[in-house]
Amino acid sequence: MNDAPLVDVVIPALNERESLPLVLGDLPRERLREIFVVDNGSTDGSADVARAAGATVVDEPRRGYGSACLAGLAQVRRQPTPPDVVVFLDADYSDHPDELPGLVDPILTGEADFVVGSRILGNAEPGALLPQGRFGNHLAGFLIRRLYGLKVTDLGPFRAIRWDALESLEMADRDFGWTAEMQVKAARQGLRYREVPVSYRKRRGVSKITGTVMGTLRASHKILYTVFRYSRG
Ligand SMILES: Nc1nc2c(ncn2[C@@H]2O[C@H](COP(=O)(O)OP(=O)(O)O)[C@@H](O)[C@H]2O)c(=O)[nH]1
Ligand SMILES: [Mg+2]
Repeated sequence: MNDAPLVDVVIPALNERESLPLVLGDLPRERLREIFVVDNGSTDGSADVARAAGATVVDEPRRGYGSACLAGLAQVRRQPTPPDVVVFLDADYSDHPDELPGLVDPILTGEADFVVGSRILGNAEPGALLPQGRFGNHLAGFLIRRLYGLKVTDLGPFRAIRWDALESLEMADRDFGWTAEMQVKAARQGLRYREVPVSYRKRRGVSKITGTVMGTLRASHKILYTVFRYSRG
């Protein structure tokens, strides 16, 4: 890999004006080329806040976590030079953006293709991972270990992946299956997978997924569907 590796960041965001400046403020900018905040139809001025904090805003009106990530990747692809590594993290300031080097470095040194920040191996502040989220991740991790043999402890949103490895996965999920899809496809492709401990704090603003009954049901269903779907054939 080159002397100055190219690292781009994709942050899906839906109404996170309060937390976006904190996330963008804590990212180690000197290590990054571009930060794409994908505004997924926010009505709270998230896009302006992200722009003011130095991010490149991508507009994706089609709702869904995966939709937003796919739109971010399309933008990454449009750059004249592809990145070496892409990092994903959430916009709610639950992840600790300053922990980014711990995810990226194993890829830059050639030890891994795909690194997921595990909140189970790391420090989750009490109340940051809701019981339903914890249970869902536990079950998904168990199934992925059994069905794919990949040692997964968490479907955490904070993750880094080599660009060409990511492209080879042909990611497709438009909502809550996105994180699981990346892990099970990585297992099938034989990518070198690693987890590193990350910290996790209580989010700012309002939870849209595990903090709501519908969000939890929809996410659990889609994650399980995704885990079983790619285990066949
Ligand atoms: N693009 C997009 N992002 C979403 C959607 N729902 C949630 N998010 C973002 O996904 C991340 C995780 O959602 P969050 O509400 O924190 O779920 P929780 O961590 O389970 O409480 C946050 O950055 C949200 O802004 C959605 O429909 N589209
Ligand atoms: Mg969250």
